[in-house]
Amino acid sequence: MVDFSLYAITGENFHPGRDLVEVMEEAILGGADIVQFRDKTSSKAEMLHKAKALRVLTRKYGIPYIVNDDVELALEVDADGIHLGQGDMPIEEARRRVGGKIIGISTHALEEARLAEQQGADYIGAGPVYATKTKADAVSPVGLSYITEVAENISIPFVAIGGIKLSNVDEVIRAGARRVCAISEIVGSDDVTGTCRAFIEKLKSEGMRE
Ligand code: TZP
Ligand code: MG
Repeated sequence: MVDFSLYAITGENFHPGRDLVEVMEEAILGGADIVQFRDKTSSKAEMLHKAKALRVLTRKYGIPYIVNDDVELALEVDADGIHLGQGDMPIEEARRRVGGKIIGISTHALEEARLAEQQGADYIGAGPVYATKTKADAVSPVGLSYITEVAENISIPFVAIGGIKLSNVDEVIRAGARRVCAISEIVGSDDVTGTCRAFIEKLKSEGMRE
């Protein structure tokens, strides 16, 4: 079973002029223990180049590496898994394509979470907890109540996502999350490693409540 605490996702617009691999390495050094390549703007060739570079990085640190949306790219770079949206390839079809690799899927309501679990997802994303500008087509925030609902009803690992910052993560953890994900707060930070360390500290100190 895949498990992790701090899920770091790439965000192409948050670190202008900085090398993607360096930024993600800083996140890993701070305690991020799963990495997702998510890129909505690069060309296919750039995507492949970046996805391969992150594969090398995540292998160096022995942590799971997930590619967003694109099953073919995930297979091509031998990622450990794929992350699907509700509008992407159905889980059963993805499972046929990726075999035993990790399949994650974003969920916004308990019915989606239950279906994901039934269909064999390895983990789910739960969110957006708060409003976020990072995802252009994000649905309305689902709030902390969804986190509690998922914590109480779903057995596979779930990760809270969407607008999560150091300033609000305590209440996300108290609502029932023991894994969190942040894009802008991590990769947009002037101190990526320190930000991740601070997330990990909070997860450790609050995390025993579950
Ligand atoms: N899925 C739901 S919200 C979101 C994604 C990819 C964006 C999260 O980004 P941020 O910057 O942590 O709000
Ligand atoms: Mg998607």
